[in-house]
Formats: sequence, structure tokens, C-alpha cells
Amino acid sequence: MNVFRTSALVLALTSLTIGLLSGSVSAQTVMRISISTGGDSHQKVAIDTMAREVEQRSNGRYKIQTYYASALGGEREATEAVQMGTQELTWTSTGPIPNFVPEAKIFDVPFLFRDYAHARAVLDGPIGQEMLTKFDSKGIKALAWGENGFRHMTNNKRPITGPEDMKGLKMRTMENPVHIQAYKGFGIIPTPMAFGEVFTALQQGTVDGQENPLSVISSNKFDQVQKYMTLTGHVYSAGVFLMSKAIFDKLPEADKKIFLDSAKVAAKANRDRVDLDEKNAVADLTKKGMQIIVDVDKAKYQAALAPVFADFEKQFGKAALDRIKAVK
Ligand code: EAX
Repeated sequence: MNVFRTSALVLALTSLTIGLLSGSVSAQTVMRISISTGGDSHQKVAIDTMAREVEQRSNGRYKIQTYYASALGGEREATEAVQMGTQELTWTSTGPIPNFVPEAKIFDVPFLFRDYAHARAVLDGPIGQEMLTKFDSKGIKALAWGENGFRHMTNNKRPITGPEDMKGLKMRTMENPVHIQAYKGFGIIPTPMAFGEVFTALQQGTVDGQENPLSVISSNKFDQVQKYMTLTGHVYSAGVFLMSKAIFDKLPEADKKIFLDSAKVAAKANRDRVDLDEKNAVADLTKKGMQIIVDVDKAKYQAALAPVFADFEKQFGKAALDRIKAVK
């Protein structure tokens, strides 16, 4: 029996070697990509599409393993791993990005983007494309902008009918300095935390609430741990496909194009799923028991942030903010 096994193994190894040398069997490069959100989500669509597109376009020369629900760490850890080259790819919201590319934090300014069409036009236009190049010097290749969505306030204490209702609420925030400064402007007590800890923190009452897009709230079942939501849409949360620059730079030109083109296709699928969630999530979450305030006077929330906006104009320059607002 052993003789038979040994000769079969030798035969297999020999044919593999011949295949590899003749190019008829190409070696497969395995890579990993991760997201922080669990469940059937817009972020899952993003990385599943990325994996499928790269494998198909490379005829299987690249295999991308997909990891969900912070399995490879939170967004900040995953971005650090990509920067160090210990992880090849990740999809992340721009939440932790200011820690890597400070210039990108302008996109986190509350009420900067009018709606999805405006946000996508900015990101896909000169301003957004130029911003992608700012990742290069940080050891990160930003392949394409994805989308997390407009963020809304949820909590367990009380319905938020206006900015005054947020005073004193202990809210989980992303590890994002622009968000933290803005939410303090509402009188919120901010608690920065990686996404993987949020559900438990809400369940245990460590924090009163959090803020996230409908797609995230829905796919992570926050209706089970949050009673009230107000569709404040106070921040547009972009997503971004990141790759280790060291690994990207070593790719043959044709393969670089495969990764860039695949990320663009994945970004479209990502945005399409956000559009779908935006249509369905409010009715679905209401059915599951959340009390949702839909008619929101955003001007009131913007007025409450006037002092913070004055500081953001100093931080980013009024011209830079106006340039984004002026995009049609
Ligand atoms: O998966 O950390 C956050 O709130 C971000 O929105 C993250 O993408 C959620």
C-alpha cells in the first residue's frame, strides 16, 4: 500500500512540476481581504465581488479569501496590517483613515455632502481621485472608493427630536477626530470604539447609542439593542478598497489593472446594495420594533454645529470645503 501511495505522490508532484514549468498550470497566489461588518451586508457585497472579479479576470492565478465581522481585527487594525504588508487587502470605512492619511478627514465633515449623488460625484471626480493618491506615500494603494452610507443616530434613552436631545448621551463613535469634535458640539459624550465591540457595548448599556448607516444598522441587527433612531444623515461615510502598496507595486502591469478594474466593479456593487438598503431598511427596522424619526429638520442640527463648522473652516480651509460643496 505504501509503495502505491508513494508512487502516486511522486507522479502527482512530477506532473505538477511539469505543469508549472510549461505554464499550463500556474501557481496560485492567495490573498486576504476583510471587513468589520457581519451579516449579509453592503460591505460583504463589496469584498465578495472584489474576490470574484480578481479570480475570474486572472483565470484563478489569484485567490482572495474573504473575512467578515472583524475576523482579522477592526478597521484600524486591518488598515495597519495592509500598511505593513502582513495583510494584502481590506475594505474599510474612512472612520480610522485620518490616522493614516490626515488629508482624507475632510470627507468626514458633517453635512458636507448633499446626498448620495453628490458624494459619489465628488469621490469619482478629480477631488476624490486625487485623494486616493495621498495613500501612496503611506505604504497603501487605495484602489477605489466604496461606500458605507449616510450615518444616523440611534440610542436607547429617548427619541432624538432635535440636537438638544443628544445632550449628555454616551455615544459610541468611530476613532475619528472629526466625528468626535462634531459630536461634542452636539453635547454628546463620545466613546471611540472598534466596531466589533459595539453590539455588546449597546447590549450591556456601556454606551447609550451609536451612529451608523442604515446598511450597517440593519446587517448587524442593531434593532435588537437599539430602540430609537433618527435619520439625521449627519455624516456621509465613504468606504475604500485598500491594498498593500508593496504588494501592489510588485504586480505585473496587467495584474495591477486587474485589481484596479475589479475594485471599480466591486465599488459599483457596493453602492447598488446601499441604494437597496436605503429603500428597504426603514420599513424593515420599524417592523422589528425600532422607533424611527424620518422627518428631520437638518438645518437645526447644522445650526447646533455652527461653532464646530467655524473651526473646520480653519482646519481644512473654507475654499477646500466650498470646492467639495460646489460639485454638481
Ligand atoms: O462596519 O465602525 C463603524 O461604525 C463603521 O461604520 C464600520 O464600517 C461598520
